[in-house]
Amino acid sequence: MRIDVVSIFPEYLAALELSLIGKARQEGLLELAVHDLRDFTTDRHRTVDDTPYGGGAGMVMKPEPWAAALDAVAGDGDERPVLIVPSPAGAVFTQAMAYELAEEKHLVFACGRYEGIDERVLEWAGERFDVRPVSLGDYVLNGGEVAVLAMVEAVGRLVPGVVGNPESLVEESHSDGLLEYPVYTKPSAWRERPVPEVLLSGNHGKIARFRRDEQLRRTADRRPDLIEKLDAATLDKADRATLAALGYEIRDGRVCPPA
Ligand code: JEE
Repeated sequence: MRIDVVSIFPEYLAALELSLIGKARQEGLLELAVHDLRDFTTDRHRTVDDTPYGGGAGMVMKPEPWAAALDAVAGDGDERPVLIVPSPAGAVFTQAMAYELAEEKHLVFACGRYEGIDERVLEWAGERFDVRPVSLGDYVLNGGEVAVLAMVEAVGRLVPGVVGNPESLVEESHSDGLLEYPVYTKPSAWRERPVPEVLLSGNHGKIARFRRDEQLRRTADRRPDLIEKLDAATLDKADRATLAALGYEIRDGRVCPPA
């Protein structure tokens, strides 16, 4: 896979050289290039922003440097790269999107700053790119760079060979719409806190049940929205008992919260 990132803060993306993604790069699984948008300006001051038409706070990124930068990274034209544009007004980035993007040959990330990029750039880019405005989540950042770090890591680790242990990806893909169970390691007692006894029992049936109950419990506590999305047909008798103890009721295939 090839990944191009365009930003006025290319040093911000230096973290991508490290760890997982950096190694995949060295091994030729991922080809990553970071470009400075200012290298595509033509004026003495390397200007990338201007005042907004219609008024309002802040500045907007000018279209011309973006067009030049995107022309430079678009490739030969017989592909249709995905252009990911981080934006607080984008669709929220999900693991499902990460799986889709991991199948692509060429991803381009356009990091905006200020109040964002002139909208006409996105319209124009649609001629040669599959343009996707995407948000990292429902909070406001100062620009697209942090979102791109997260998205490149989420996508990059799904590219075959990038994650050392493919079994962990298989387990992940079978994750059932619940939060993870808690994990523990040695020592078995630490600062008066024992590891839950069942995990030392060697009873694999009991361990699986304990973990599943912990998943249900913490999902109900932290992400009740995920509990309501569960298909009751995927729940066994013990799951139903645990949910009932948490106050949930199962009515025509749905898991309903306590009133
Ligand atoms: C890209 C510029 C800054 C701040 C104004 C904010 C008014 C743009 N999850 C995410 N949050 N934020 C971003 C993100 C932020 C960006 C850019 C991504 C480029 N900025 C910026 C404020 C505003 N609006 C929302 O309420 C209305 C616009 C992001 C991602 N991905």
